[in-house]
Amino acid sequence: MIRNIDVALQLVLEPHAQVPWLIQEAVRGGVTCVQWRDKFFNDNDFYNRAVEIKSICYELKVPLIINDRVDIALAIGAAGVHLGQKDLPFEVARGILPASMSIGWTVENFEELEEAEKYDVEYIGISPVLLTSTKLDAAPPFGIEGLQRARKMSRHKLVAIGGMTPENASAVRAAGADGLAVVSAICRSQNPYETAKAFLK
Ligand code: TZP
Ligand code: MG
Repeated sequence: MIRNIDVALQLVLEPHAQVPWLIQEAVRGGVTCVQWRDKFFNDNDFYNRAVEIKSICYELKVPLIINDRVDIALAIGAAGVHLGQKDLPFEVARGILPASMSIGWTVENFEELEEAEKYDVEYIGISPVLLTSTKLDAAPPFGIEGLQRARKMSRHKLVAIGGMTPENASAVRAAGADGLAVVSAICRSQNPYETAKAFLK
């Protein structure tokens, strides 16, 4: 089974992001996949929002990844889930999900990265690469040098998250990231089309 999500530019939605406009503009600007993430919605609200986002992504032909919720990802037929150290263990999630669904996996340090070499992940989220105020409990940043080291250690696609901006995107790619995952720079942009485009320049 071939799974292959283009992770070059992942838009990670904020809970109250203005959809469909934001997704449409960001995808027009070059966003290659979308992640629905929220830590506070109840199940019903999270699910309903996931259904809405899925139909927008389907129209735009971009894969949708669901954060944390394996059950809801399955229920809506998402392209994959994004999990981390506090979620279901990797092998448990892999056992539940059909082979066609991808798993993105967050690591916050080199030990977790090494452990993840065993896993059949779609990509590894290096979290965070730079300082961010979006995730309040983020681990200490890997930094550009840490990302370079991660690149040497891992066989997986690496997605850099945390503090990504159009200005630092090329340095982050040069350090070995296959893709960038972005919350605030796109979700809070007045012009998500131009911002997404600037990330890919
Ligand atoms: N995981 C690690 S950092 C982060 C997440 C969800 C937030 C990144 O947000 P921003 O605004 O792109 O720095
Ligand atoms: Mg999680």
